Amino acid sequence: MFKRILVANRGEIAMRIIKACKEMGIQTVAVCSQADQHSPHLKFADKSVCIGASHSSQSYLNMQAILQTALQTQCQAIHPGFGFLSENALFSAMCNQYNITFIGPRPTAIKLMGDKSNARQTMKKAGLPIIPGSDKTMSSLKEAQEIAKTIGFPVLLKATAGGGGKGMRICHNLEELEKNFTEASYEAEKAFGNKGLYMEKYLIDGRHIEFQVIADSYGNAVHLGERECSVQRNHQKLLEESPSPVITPEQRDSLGKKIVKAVQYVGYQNAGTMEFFMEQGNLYFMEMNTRIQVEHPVTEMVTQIDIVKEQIRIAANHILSFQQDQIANKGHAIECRINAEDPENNFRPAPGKIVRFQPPKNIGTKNLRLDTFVEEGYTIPSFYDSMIGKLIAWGETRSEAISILKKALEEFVILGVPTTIPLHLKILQNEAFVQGNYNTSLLKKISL
Ligand code: MV4
Repeated sequence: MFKRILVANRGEIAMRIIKACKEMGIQTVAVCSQADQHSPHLKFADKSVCIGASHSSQSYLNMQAILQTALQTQCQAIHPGFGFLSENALFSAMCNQYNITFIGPRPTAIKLMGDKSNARQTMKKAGLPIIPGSDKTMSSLKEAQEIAKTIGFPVLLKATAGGGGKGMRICHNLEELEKNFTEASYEAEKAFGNKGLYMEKYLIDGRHIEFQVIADSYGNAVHLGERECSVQRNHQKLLEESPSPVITPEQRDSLGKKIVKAVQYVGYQNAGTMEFFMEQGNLYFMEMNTRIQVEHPVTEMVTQIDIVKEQIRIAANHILSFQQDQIANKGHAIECRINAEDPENNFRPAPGKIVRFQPPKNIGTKNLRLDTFVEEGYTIPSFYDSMIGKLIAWGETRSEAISILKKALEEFVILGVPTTIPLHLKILQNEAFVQGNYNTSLLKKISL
């Protein structure tokens, strides 16, 4: 096992990774930017190093500075968390070059899944259902028009190098396709340095459901069930739950088996997430995320598996410590993302000083978990995202989880910055949500 790990991230996920290391008896080195010099995660680590200026390009995305720090502090591995360098194939390869273990998949797997069009084709070959669409990145408008005529409008243009909903364009007819094709390739080039586009039939009002997978370096793979992530605004997830209210045990088992086969087919290692879109009861593969995800705690609460510790063990070439039939998903977990955002101002990030921070009672029991890095008096910098924590409730049933979460959100006091807490209380009281009968358009129907 590793003696020392460098945590190449910030915020609550940095805290989360350090916690796992501590429990495994592994020392940690935290890195930070200038804006984060007073961040509480630094005190939690054994050692901390400021690696650059506040802008993430100078610090959390600075591969040379991070690798140099890892070498100087004798870290044997780097955990990238999510965002930043977590899905950067070059960084993963550079770690290997320096003989430092990247805690995540191999560079080839990151690259394969980073090309969303390629990932689609590969997963189709591996036996997963995909949405009708192009079978590769399209090389001309003419090609796009031919495919659209075959699959029928509406269609959706997506950036090959995109993901997470960035740069998508809906087209209802040939004229819209012509206009959007040019604009979307230009924008994709600007945003991702790759103008490639692929096409899918546009499915309306579906559900976003994703499966957690874990695979070791010996070809053993398992799935940990699904997460329902349909509560989103502007492609930002706000609330996630496991299990999904609409997936039957039979569906979970049968798709789960196919997913595990697909994971093995591509030789995937470490933790990953397969994103699906559900329309009229059918699930279609959309993309695979090759990192630990923000919403991983709901899976941990229902499986009792510590996914971050598993990531570390797998990276250290340990064999997977459990088999599929030993995973028993129990009860129901719901996570609320607590963001410092202004509901009066279209939920714009609202950095600032937290003058009062009083978490709910019962945190740390089997029913409630709080993943955060902030404390009273902390000033949220404006350089990064607005998430300040995640509150996760577990109950024997979905309705028990909802009432535990509601009570906890009501007890939670955060003063100084506006937060998403009032919005979460609205969601938890929404009729459609309570019935489990909602899709990705739920939030459009809820206002404060
Ligand atoms: C779609 C879709 C409908 N049809 N693809 C958004 C996140 C990214 N991973 C893919 N996403 C979607 N892809 C097809 N072919 C719907 C979504 C989608 C969505 C779209 C509009 C508004 C909110 C959404 C929330 C989740 C998924």
